[in-house]
Amino acid sequence: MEIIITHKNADFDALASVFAATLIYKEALAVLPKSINPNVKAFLSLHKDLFPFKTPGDVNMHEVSRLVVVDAPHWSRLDGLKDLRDKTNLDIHIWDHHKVSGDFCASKTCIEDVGAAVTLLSLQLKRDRIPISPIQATLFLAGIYEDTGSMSFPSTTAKDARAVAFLLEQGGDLSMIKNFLRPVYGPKQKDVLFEMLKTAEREKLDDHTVSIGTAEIEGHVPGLSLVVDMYQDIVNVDVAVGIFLEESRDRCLVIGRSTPDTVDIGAVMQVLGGGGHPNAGSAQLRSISLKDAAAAVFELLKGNHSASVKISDLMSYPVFSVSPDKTMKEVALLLRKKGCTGFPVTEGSKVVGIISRRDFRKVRKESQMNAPVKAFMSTKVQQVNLQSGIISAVKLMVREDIGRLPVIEEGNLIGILTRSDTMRYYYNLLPD
Ligand SMILES: [Mn+2]
Repeated sequence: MEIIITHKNADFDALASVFAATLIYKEALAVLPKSINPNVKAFLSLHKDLFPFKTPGDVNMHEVSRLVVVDAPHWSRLDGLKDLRDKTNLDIHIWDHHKVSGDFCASKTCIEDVGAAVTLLSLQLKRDRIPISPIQATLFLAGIYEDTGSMSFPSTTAKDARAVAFLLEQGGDLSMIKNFLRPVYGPKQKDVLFEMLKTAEREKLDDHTVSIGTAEIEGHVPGLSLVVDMYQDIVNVDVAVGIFLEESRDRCLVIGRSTPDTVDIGAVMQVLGGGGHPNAGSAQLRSISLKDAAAAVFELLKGNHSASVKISDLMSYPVFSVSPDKTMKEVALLLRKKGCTGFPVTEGSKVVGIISRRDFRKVRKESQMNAPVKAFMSTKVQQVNLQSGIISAVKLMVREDIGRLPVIEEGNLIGILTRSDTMRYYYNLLPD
């Protein structure tokens, strides 16, 4: 027997991947975990007949010879399949978009860094020219839309867009998706959100704003990640973390969100024993008070300013600089020759000013071109050092309306960060 399974708390990507896989593995049974996200449950209760499935309890695990795992990198994310783990001769196929190294011993893997797992399956269906009904296409679209935030998360790739195009061609219905992706927000969620806002503090951590909100919850509260999304919007911070204490089970749920290029929140959650993506993650802590949990998360955030790209990777060096006594005429020639828009002015290795094309507008008479640059350079020099974050450097450029920042280490000029260097960063044109 072949079965297709996915992670606990199945979301639309998980559900869509399972049913997309049934079109590829025609003999396989769809097996869904007992815990399913509320909006997915709502979809299933309406579409039960079209998307038949079993639960792990219905399956005789001894008969399973092939396991197709979709949208889950680890055994621990699966529900009710302990018996299969030690089984020998179990053929495992993986379809996933989580970059983490998983612990399945698979004979076939299709793991790619795309926005949704169902993207990979949809593109396979397209390649194999397997027919898809409009309702199936709609479900698969919902999976991609949910996992990519309607194609807006940074994890979204061209392949996701291609899969969306294909699914729309197959009759996928976007207006249906809007209904089903509308997340659960009711009185329970409102209470939690209000509690978080009461305790909300906004703090500055390097270049980012961070807020940790806490609340006590009782029993299962669905949609907590949505509550954290809303909290992040309201408090208006780069990094938002919700910590929810469930006293009766002696555990704290930690859910984090971060905007791109701030903090790798998935990595932070991994340290706490959980996981996630760079912009979203969660973890569970045992036997800890809200206060201690918040302090622990804050400490981790402090140590985790995602500086995956550093100033030193982007800056230009060696730096061409001019001495304060060079004449404006000489500097004008040098600017043209080097194709630059400005130079730092240095005395020894100390930066004493910046001369840029803009400063030449101050020249009124031809004779002033023979004056030294120190008469025209700007002496209010904004600078950064190697430890500065890229974001803070960019903010500085924008705020001061300057195109170049000298990079200073121990008082010496070691490089220069220009607008075009930072553009390279924003457009990901860095060589690998
Ligand atoms: Mn997914």
